[in-house]
Amino acid sequence: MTSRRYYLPAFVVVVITLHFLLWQRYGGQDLMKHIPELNIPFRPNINATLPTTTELASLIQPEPEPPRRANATFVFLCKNDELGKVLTSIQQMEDRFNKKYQYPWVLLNDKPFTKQFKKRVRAMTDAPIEFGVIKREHWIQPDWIDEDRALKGRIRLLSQGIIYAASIPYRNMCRFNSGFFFHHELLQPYRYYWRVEPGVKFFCDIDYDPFVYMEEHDKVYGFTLSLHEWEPTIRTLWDAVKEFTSANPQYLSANNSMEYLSDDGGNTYNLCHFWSNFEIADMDFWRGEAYQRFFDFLESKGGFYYERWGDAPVHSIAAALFARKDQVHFFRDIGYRHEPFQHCPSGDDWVKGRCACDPRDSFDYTGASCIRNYERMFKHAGVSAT
Ligand SMILES: Nc1nc2c(ncn2[C@@H]2O[C@H](COP(=O)(O)OP(=O)(O)OP(=O)(O)O)[C@@H](O)[C@H]2O)c(=O)[nH]1
Ligand SMILES: [Mg+2]
Repeated sequence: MTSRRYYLPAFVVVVITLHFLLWQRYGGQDLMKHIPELNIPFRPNINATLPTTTELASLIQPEPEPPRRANATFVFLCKNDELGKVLTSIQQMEDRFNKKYQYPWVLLNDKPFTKQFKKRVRAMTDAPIEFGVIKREHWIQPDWIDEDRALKGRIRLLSQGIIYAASIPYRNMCRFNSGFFFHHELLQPYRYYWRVEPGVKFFCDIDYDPFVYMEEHDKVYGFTLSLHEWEPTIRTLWDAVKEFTSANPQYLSANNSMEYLSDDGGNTYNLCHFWSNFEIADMDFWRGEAYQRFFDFLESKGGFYYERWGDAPVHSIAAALFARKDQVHFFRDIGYRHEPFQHCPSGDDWVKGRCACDPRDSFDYTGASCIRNYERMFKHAGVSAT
């Protein structure tokens, strides 16, 4: 018993001495590396045969190829006073997708972002972030708009109880998102974008790159929610669309999605559109001749101010008519909410995505949704929706 009592202190002394000697000699470098030099009889089996060069080569793993990336960015139009909701949207996108992919963020505003706003947003991610101010002429109501007529239009919508009926900034925003955001200097380097808004929710892990998916599958427009527009806000939009397409039939895609937009072969608009607060799309499509001429034509009608044309129907109609129907993609695996509607994936997508939403609570097949219109186009064509 007595001699055992000394084992522990003796062992500690030996360890400390050994450590001290190594420290003296190697000055605090990684001591474990030098233990073999002490010649402690602690040797590998010398009878084992040495591996051949080929065997050694097979052990060296080739560096994994870095994942392919698309030329893409997030686009976030917002205001300084929306900071709290901007942060929660970015946080969810980073946690569920971008912390692995590091796509850049471009935040745009009609007024300069405050220092505090930029500091708080920068704290959310290591991905590159840029903050831009929108050119005045891309934002304000143009001088040639007849303000008396615009005022009458606002009063009319107000009397019909339409949301944002009297708001000019809201109209500026819809016009900017329809025709100008993709011309902003900060977005010139990029082709694909993912639009994000304040206070939205991303429910599921996104374990692949939707931008690369768009590129590899030749998609131009991706959505998660599809619904009906308020008719009074776009009273004359379809007439303008028909006027443009009959004068410019060359822009209509041979395999377009007219069936999604119209239940009578294009005579009337059924109000279906993709909800543009979520968009993953190709800015080169908006920058292309067909869309540019389409937007200029709509702009000349003044409907962004005389009525309240939204960027959602404008983008949706263009994507549905000027692109092939298989170029418009339903991201059914991305769980998303913008009040008051949400798309929650189901089945394997829900499990794989570790989605935080209830799959029974999804807007897709409710009465106000247009997903059935989208899907029926592919059923008629004998293929499943893309
Ligand atoms: N900088 C700036 N951004 C705006 C302005 N109005 C709207 N936005 C942004 O434009 C986007 C759409 O505006 P929202 O107010 O979300 O419009 P909405 O999605 O139709 O309606 P709600 O979300 O229900 O309010 C959001 O990203 C807003 O932050 C504005 O006057 N200035
Ligand atoms: Mg919104």
